[in-house]
Amino acid sequence: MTHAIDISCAIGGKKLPSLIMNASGPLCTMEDHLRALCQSSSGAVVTKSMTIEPRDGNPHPKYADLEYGSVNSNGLENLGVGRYMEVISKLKKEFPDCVFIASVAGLKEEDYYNMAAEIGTVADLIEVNLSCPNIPGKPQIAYDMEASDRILKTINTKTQAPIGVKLPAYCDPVFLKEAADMLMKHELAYLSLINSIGHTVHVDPLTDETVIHPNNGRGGLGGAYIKPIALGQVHAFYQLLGNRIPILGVGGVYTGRDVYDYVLAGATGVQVGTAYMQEGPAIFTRIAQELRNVLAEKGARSAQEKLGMLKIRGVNT
Ligand code: RRO
Repeated sequence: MTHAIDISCAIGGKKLPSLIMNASGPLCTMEDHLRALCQSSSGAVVTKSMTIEPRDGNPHPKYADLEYGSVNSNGLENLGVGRYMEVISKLKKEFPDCVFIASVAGLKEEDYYNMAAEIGTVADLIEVNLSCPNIPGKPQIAYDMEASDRILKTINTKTQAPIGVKLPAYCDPVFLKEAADMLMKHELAYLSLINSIGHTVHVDPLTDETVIHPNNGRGGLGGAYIKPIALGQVHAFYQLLGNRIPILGVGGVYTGRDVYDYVLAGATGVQVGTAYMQEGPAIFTRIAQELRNVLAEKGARSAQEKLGMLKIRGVNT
């Protein structure tokens, strides 16, 4: 009877049939990728981060699978906002029940506003990527609280679509609190925690080379390596924000148990990056069933009743 277990969630006023969706990045750049996501059990269809103009991104090789995850320095390869307007409009007709989340990444602040105004007319939600680690010469904006504050304030005046924000890890309680205080000033549909951990190096033992080429061989780390870091961010932001902004956990989701851990830590939903890249769109059905099995074992009838229920060792509740 596990099919009766409710794994839906709501973000930005939209009900998603499954709280498990793809993360912006892998296999969501091309029209065919997005169509395959529409046909899958992903709870929503999230696009690759887009820019005003199409981009080829960084030179290859720019992605590598690793023993416990992946590293990328993709460099914002995407079709450009104009093409995503067309693709989303078309797919919405083919798949009227799908929820589309358009990720935007400006190379300058005005780009965020211009893209949000356009893509917000067709996408259901916008994911404001303030944390791309891979563009040479461009900072991860989310580490600049003033700039982030300004962008979130202005972008909300430019678009009708609810906005979520993709953040990097803040591995210090002072920065976590500063970020939470800044985020609470804005109307946000969700936080996506976390982007890949930037500027990591992986050595090919056969050649003594880095496994990727761009950015002097340094790229964003994803997968199982970063799950404890991402879980820590989810847990900390959930405690700082209470129920004010839903959280989507990202980092090392391979199994239903991984999803359950994120829900316990305070995630309303999860996004799957490396594991989706490695396994393809069938992963969403597998993980959803595994999550239902875990919830059944725990005697829960829905995922949301376990939201934020992580117990702290030694604390009696
Ligand atoms: O395109 C990329 O290199 C990239 C982006 Br925009 C991002 O947000 N995170 C990432 O790991 N890679």
